[in-house]
Amino acid sequence: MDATSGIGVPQETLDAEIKSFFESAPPLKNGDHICEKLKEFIDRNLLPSGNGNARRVVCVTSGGTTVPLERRCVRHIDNFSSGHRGAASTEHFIKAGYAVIFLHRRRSYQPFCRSLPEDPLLECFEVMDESNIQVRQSDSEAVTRAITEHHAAVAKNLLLKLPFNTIFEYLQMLQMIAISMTSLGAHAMFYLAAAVSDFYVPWTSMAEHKIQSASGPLDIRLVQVPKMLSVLRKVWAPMAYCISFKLETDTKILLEKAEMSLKKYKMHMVVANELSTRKEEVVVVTSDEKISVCLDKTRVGTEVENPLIRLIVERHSAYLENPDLCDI
Ligand code: 9Z3
Repeated sequence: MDATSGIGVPQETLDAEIKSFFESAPPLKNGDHICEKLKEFIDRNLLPSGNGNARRVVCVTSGGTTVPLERRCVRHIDNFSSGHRGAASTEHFIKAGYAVIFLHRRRSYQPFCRSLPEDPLLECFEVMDESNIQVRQSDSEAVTRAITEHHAAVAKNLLLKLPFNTIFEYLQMLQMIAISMTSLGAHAMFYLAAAVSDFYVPWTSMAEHKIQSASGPLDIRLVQVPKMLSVLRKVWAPMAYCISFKLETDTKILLEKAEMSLKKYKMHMVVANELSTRKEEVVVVTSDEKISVCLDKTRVGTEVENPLIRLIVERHSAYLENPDLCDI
């Protein structure tokens, strides 16, 4: 019998698909620069206080990936995600003492800026005269908090923000991050909240120029994105604590799909959420539990990420005490 990847695809086929995905993907424009920033960030968090303990570092992925239809891209397919979950979770992880690598979709929600209006530059400031621009009184508290908390996180090496647009950029960056986090061992965590495309147009078969409407109906073949979760877990970051998300719109299949995902990809935890209630409730699925985590509506200003990150930090602590016990 062939060795399988645990996802019903022979391991060799999966390896070949992954190899082909990375070989044919357009190289990252600023790959060397990202690599340097990552190295610097991880090094600083390996010995943050000189007491011999590495800081815990979590890679939070956030927002949806795009699938370009043309190399000189005019159109793309998009995965839904505002980035709110990722941005909110990043803030809670930082408050819990983690350093965060925030791998996010460009122009999606950003940590510490969620309470600002949609266009802060135009909405929060007023021009007194040509040389005097001031923050409006009504926004002053929110602006001060956003700038102060963001600056403090960056200055203390607790936040590194890396943007992506396409599925090609996302997966190449995720691989770079995972490999650069290897030295952190079990102190590393992946919190994969980004909505990642399941299908894509391979770069090698993609039209170079804008697809012409005069050619009639559009017929495009999308191929499956190779399942990188199992590679992340087995090859790129075998010691890291891994949490993925499962999104469905049909609650009847949600928990079953989350359990399948937990087993197939050997995640430590899968967070199940339904699109319309995702801000009120999530269910944390582990190998022996299903824990419902709800927004506490009696407390103003809280969000479901409050209790969710608390629970995750507890579980990560237990894992750090004994990584083998939690291995699945
Ligand atoms: C999620 O399920 C996230 O919680 C949301 C957050 C995208 C729903 P928002 O960004 O929403 O706050 O607006 N993310 C994972 C979605 C996903 O694509 N999961 C894949 C799947 O369900 C597995 S990687 O198959």
